[in-house]
This record gives sequence, structure tokens and C-alpha cells, in this order.
Amino acid sequence: HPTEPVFMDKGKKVTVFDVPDSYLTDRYRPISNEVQSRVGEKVEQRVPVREISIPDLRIPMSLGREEQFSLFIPKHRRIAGRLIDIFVNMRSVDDLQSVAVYARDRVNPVMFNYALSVALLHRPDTQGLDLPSFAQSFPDRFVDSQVFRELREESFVVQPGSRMPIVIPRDYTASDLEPEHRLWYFREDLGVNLHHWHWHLVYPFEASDRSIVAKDRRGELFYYMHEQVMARYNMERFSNNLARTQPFNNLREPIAEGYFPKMDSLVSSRAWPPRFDNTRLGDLNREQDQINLEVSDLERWRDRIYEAIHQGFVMDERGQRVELDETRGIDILGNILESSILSPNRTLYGDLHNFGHVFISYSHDTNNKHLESFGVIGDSSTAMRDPAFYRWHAYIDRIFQEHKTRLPAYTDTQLNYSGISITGVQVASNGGQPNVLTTFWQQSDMDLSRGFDFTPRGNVFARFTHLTHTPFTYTINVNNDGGAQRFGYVRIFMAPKNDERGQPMLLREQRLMMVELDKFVVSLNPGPNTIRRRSTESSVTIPFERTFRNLDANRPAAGTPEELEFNFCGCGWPNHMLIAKGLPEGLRCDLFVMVSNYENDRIDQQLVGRCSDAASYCGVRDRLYPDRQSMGYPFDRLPRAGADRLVNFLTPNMSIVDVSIRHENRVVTRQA
Ligand code: CUO
Repeated sequence: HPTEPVFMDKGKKVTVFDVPDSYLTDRYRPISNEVQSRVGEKVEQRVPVREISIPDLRIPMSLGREEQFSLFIPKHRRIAGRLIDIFVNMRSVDDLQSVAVYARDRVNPVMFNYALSVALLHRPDTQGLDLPSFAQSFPDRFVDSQVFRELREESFVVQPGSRMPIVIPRDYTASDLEPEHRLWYFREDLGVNLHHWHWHLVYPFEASDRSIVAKDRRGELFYYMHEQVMARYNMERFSNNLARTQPFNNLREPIAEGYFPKMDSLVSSRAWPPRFDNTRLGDLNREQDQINLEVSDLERWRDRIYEAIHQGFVMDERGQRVELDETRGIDILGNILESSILSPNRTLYGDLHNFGHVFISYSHDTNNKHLESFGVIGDSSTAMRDPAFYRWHAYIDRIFQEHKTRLPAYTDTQLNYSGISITGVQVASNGGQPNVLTTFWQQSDMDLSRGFDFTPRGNVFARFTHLTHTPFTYTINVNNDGGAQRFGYVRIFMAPKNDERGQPMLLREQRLMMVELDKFVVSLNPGPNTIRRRSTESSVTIPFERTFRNLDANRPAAGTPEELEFNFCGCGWPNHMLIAKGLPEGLRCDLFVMVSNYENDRIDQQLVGRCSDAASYCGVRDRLYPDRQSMGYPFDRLPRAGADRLVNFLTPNMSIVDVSIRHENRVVTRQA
């Protein structure tokens, strides 16, 4: 981010903003002519920036440029909220550009990126504008700090055409002495962390414009997306001979899992602090962040939330009861637990989940004695790297399940789709054995040059190693006994068959491990139907090319509406992580398919060109969640009496098949 007139890399040409003299910072105003003549010959395009009277930026500027910014810290989100307001309320795109250019060199860079991203996502006149990948703007949050020296050296010494990708080592955060380290490829995955950042960008929990927060079923989606992360992580643990995650349910107990991120923040020029094994939470007294809270505050909020769940209602600010009913209960509870400004009573129920992140992230320096900033769990772009993230979210999910287990079970009449039956299910990859899925390692390159300050321009690639799988296809045979065409919603889930001791799981346990793989609408003609669906079409994932932006194979032509759509929709589980790693000898799983009656499920709305391809975890931009059933249906509640095993749960419109996930320990390289 050169601090002279602001630059943007657009392919090979250099674009500069023509910044009014009055916008330059004091340091650069006297030398602006000299800088301009120095860069002049490289400039291919100049973007005029109109001089307008700049709104009051004192609040946004009150957070230092070198400070670590976190949305979990209330003071920081108030400051960011002010900047979002300014960006959202500018009268035109030109005015927004002016104030953004002005703010760019004056406010905290991560907060700037966040606030501008939120504004571009929510202003009606900026729909479909391109955002650079967050990993390309802030590569320091995704990559081993040692790699940066090599990347700098390569970009300084070697001409752009001949540069080699710098390989990020596979095993850099810990050794095999730490069993948790077996899950490095999940926790430290680029796409997984980008998904999480994007999810929280699309669903902020606070903003002074309430409509930015008040999206359809956002509290329920908070519950469901994180519940699915836990289901996936636990399946991944079974793929590494580890037991499922222990919820962090006793806040006084030391956290056994330490984490040493080995990343440096380019913003603060400091290392992300580590957390040692067996660290305890402590009361927080961090004046600079205006945080003064005790562990017992968390416990009090938790107890009140449990009490509300057991009573079946919460109390709002005016003392009125709000029922936690079958349809709206989980959404209300999501907003209470996270919490968001939609919580009916933040005074009473507090801010449990967000402050869990804060307490864990400051456990190494609870009172700022050592002037250390928060650990990786304190920021949504890095939180999923830390094993403690999963312990905390396992606990949050347990609280949600306390509510879910109190709802009436779905009856077989509710679950069945009369006249529709599944007669066969198979999955297979091209030329592979039926019902065997394979995973392996892949190396993919990503251009990180955008994130470097003051280095020679041109692409410089980092090479990531990540899990992937051979793409596969579902073949589903469905019989329609009626005389007319009908519509079905196909819901596909997968879970391990056996528990940690190798015993078949009861459905009340297995349902918590059900990973959603896909959901789509089909039309069923009278008689037999064969449905084929590819794994790359999954409603939970975004395409591989969207995670690794520069892999241009399927990228739409520059400047087309398709390209804008492609760039914008960054929320979505990465397709390369669609299925768990499995075991060399095969991880035995149940693949579950249900065809529900689409007439009961449908939401009538226009979806064309609306970022809808990862709707299961991300919803649809500016639209209702495209399914009327509860998220996670039909596994979000306890099974009905008699359905203690998955096989007893099945109605004719459901089917299961045994699938094995085999891991092959080989590495394939895919070049940009
Ligand atoms: Cu996504 Cu805890 O909510 O990190």
C-alpha cells in the first residue's frame, strides 16, 4: 500500500488516483510533485478524485494506524461503525471515492478495508463492484511470517516473468508431539478462513443502520453455519484418530490446547501473540480497549440464557416475554448468544459468544501488563486457526442444542413426501469405485503482491498445500407414483457411521455430526426419475477458482457482469474442503439423501445473479433464506420415538448408502 497517491494493481498496468493536494498527508504534500514524476511513466490510467468537503473523521482516526483492529472489541466496532456510516451515507459513488481516498492514508488499514467492504456490500449504487480478496490485501493473516522475507527477496531480485512461487511449508505451526496439530490443514486452510471472514462481513452483528444487521434469519444462520463448522471439524478429527471436540464448558478450567501462530501482523509490525498450553481465562481489565469484565460476567450471562431456554421464553428490555417457539426461537437465541444488536435484551443476556473470543484472545495478557495485543481467536479472519476456537464453538453449540432438544420431534407424516420414494443412491468419481471417495493433497498458487508495502511491483506467488478430493457425482433414483409432475428439494448429508470406540452411533449423537453436502430443487415426472448432480455444484461451496483468485481457468471475461458477480461472492465453504480427509483404510460414513416436498419448503423470490451458489451457509444476498424449513432440517431436532438409529429414521422419500472416504497421501501441483 504505497502511501503516495493511492495505487491499484489492475493486471499489469498501474492505475493511480489523482488526489487533490488538500487530501495529501503532511508528510507527502511537499514532495507530491517529485513522487508524481517518479511514477509518471508507469501510469496507464488516472482516476480523477473530486475535492469535496470531508466529513468529520476524528472518531475513525481515534484508532491508531498500527493498532490491531478487532470487531469483537466493542470500542473498535463503535469506531468502525462511524466509518461505515460515513461511507454508506455519502451521496454518490464519486463522493464515496473521495472520502475513501482521503481516509485511506489516515485510518487503521484493516478497519478501512472492513468498513469500505461493508459499505460496498450494502450501498444500492455499488452492487456488483469488485473487492480484492482479503487474503491478497492482508496476506500476513494467512501465511507463515518466514515466507515474507523470501517473497520480498524474490520480488526484489527476480523480474516478474521469471519468478518462482515460494512454497509455504506444510507443517510449520507445531510438531507431531502435539496431537491437535494433525488438523493443521483444516484450521489453517486459506479458503476456510476466508469463508469465515466473509461470513462475518456479510452478517455484521452491529451497525448504526439496523437494516445492515437485520437480515432474514441471521441469528439462526449464525447458529447453523457454526454448527456445521463443528460437524465438519469433528468428522475431520475422526479422520485423524482424534475424539470429537470437548466443549469448553468450565470457564475456570485451563485451556489444554496452546497455539503458536507464527504470523506477524504487517499492520502492527508485531507477532500475533501465542497462547501457552494450559492457560486459564482471567478477569479482563484493559483500559485502552475500554474492557473491564470478569469471568463471572460470562457465567452470569450463560446462566440467564440457560434459564430462558428452560422456561421457553426470554425477557425483552421492557420486561415482556418473547417465546422461544419452534419457528423463531432459534433465530432469537442466535442473536442473544452471539450477540447482535437484534438481541431482545443485551443488558440481561449480555454478549457471551463475542466475549468468549475476547477472553480467550487476551488470556496471555489479561490486564495489558505486557502491552500485548489479542491472539488469533480475536479476529474473524484468523480465529479458525486456533484449536480453542472449536472448543468455544462446541460449547456455544451445546447451548443452542439445549433449546433444539426441547422442540417436538418431526413426525413421520411431517418428514414423508407421500407418493415419492427413493429407490437408489450412489456416488462415484470418474472411473472410480462406486461409493468410495478419495482425498489427496494439492498445491495451489496465489499472487500476494497486492499486500506488500513499498516493494517492486508485479506478481509474486505463494504456493499453498491444501486438502482436496476427486470430484464425484451423485446418482439418485426417485419414483413418482402420482400422475402429475411434482417438485422436490433434495437434501444430502454425510456423517461418520461409528463413534470413537468403533461402535455404531445412535442418531441422537450422529445427527450432530451430519455435514450438509448439497441441497437443490428437482422436478419429478410421473414414474421413475434419475437425478445426477456433481459435487462441484454443491450449495454449500464456492468454486475453487474463487478461493484462489488468480487461477483464471473459469474466470469470466473482464468487465462483464458475470465477472463482477464472480468476484463479489466470497462467502462460501471452499469446494476443496467439501469432504473430510478420511483415513488411508477408509472412513466409513452414512450418506443420507432426502427428497422433501418443495411446496412446503419453497420461498418465492427472484434469484438470478444474486450470489446464491453457496446459499446453505451464506444465504442469498439481499434475499430471504431459500428454504422454509429450519436450518439443518431434518437433523436439527431429536429423532422421533423409535428412530434411535438412522436406518429407523427413514421414510420412503429418504435413503442412505454406505460410503467410504479414502485418503491418499500424495501431492499434486496446480500452477497459476
Ligand atoms: Cu464465527 Cu465465533 O463466530 O467466530
